Amino acid sequence: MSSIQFVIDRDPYEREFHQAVSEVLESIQPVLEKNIHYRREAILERLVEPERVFIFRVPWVDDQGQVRVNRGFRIQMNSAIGPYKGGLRFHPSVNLSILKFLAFEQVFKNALTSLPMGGGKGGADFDPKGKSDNEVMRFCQSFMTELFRHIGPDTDVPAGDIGVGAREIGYLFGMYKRLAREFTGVLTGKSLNWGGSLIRPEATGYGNVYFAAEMLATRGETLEGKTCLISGAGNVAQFTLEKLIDLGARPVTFSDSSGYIYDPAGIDRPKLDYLKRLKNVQRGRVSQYVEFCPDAVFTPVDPAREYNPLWDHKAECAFPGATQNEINDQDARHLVNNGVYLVSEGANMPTTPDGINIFIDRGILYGPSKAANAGGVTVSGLEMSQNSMRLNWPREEVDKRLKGIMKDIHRMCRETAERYGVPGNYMTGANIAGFVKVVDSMIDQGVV
Ligand code: NDP
Ligand code: 2IT
Repeated sequence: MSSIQFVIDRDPYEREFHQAVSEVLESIQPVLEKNIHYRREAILERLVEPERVFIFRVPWVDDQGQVRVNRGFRIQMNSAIGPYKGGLRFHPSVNLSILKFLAFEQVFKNALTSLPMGGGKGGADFDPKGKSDNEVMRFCQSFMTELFRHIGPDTDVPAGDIGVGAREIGYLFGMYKRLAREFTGVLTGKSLNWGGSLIRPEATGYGNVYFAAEMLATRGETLEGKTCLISGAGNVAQFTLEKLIDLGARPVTFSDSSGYIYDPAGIDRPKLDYLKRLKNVQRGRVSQYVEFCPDAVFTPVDPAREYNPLWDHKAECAFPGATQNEINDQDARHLVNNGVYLVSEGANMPTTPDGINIFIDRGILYGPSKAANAGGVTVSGLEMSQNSMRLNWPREEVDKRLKGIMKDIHRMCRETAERYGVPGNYMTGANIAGFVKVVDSMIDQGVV
């Protein structure tokens, strides 16, 4: 396999998977040229073929007594450096292509964290929005009834992603414990009372801001006073906002699938507390924010739009935190033309390939998702360590480790990019550093 065509021919409909593989393939060309033994080892063919994929029926009963059926998935992508590790996504758009792209990205991301975790991903085309707690519980229980036989604390350790937060992890854990008859750290993102780690809810957002701060430091700058555009309003967006506020930045936007809020006065702590209550307790829509901040503007999504107006505001930094391909080439052009010179990706693969090319050609600080959002899985790894030791580290200890690991990831990406003659290109740096660690581990372990 020397080109992406091999992957397209085998699985022609997996567009997102092709996109993720294609980006990595382009970045690693110089490594392939220097290491011709990778060819004999068929290392690329092995990397793009998941070790195992489970697809299963998830039947459940809604509050009206109607039986519903969803499709559940778990991709066990690569276990070269540890048990499969990666989140579960519950969203109506979930399909095999999206989960394979996420699992593929996760393999390299987890390698960058330096913790012993392989890569996996799973989920279902179930939409938790508008469902009662009881419906979500019944769904999670049915999902786990099949999933439990494939996972375990030393085999495969799922966590949250879009649509899977503390509530879902609780229901999933309860059912796992009942079926497996054991209390182990089989999931991460658990609540604090029963094995969760401090800082796990904050980790992806905080880690993303730590990564951004490292990128800025290379130009002798800090986040203080910088105007920032954020998308999403879920876990990642909320804690990106929180850390930006802590560091004196001025965040002015957030969004959900119905539209976005622009608050030119800046989002401060009381406004963020309102947003957290709105999204996490009331499970409301971002449009309701204007009831609390009448000066903010809500713009609904126009289904026919060619670009997202959220990215068309004056700012210095941008933190996409919603979903894949939310920044296209037009959005990327708007960002740089509006003065944005730092983009740090909280969401997975939020920028299209054309958008990325614009960032790289214009020489902005571009933190690719597999590096910039690795804080979430990093603290998941630390949660696994604490569970294995049967003890809990204090908040400061976990935050210090998270910060240290984000700093190391930044350094590794930067040094690797320099070594390969593309200084400042964090994307190439991340792809090469993750790739080399994983494939050398695979080769050490023979043809398996
Ligand atoms: P949440 O479910 O908590 O929040 C997701 C947010 O993004 C919501 O505001 C949601 O709006 C919006 N969103 C989701 N899908 C779409 C869509 N198709 N179009 C428009 N808006 C959308 O998820 P997270 O915050 O956990 O995840 C956000 C991103 O961060 C994802 O890409 C995820 O893979 C990535 N990520 C998450 C990590 C974690 O630890 N949670 C770790 C690393 C990356 P609405 O409510 O209207 O659907
Ligand atoms: O994309 C991701 O890194 C996550 N959703 C978190 C995975 C995890 O195992 O914590």
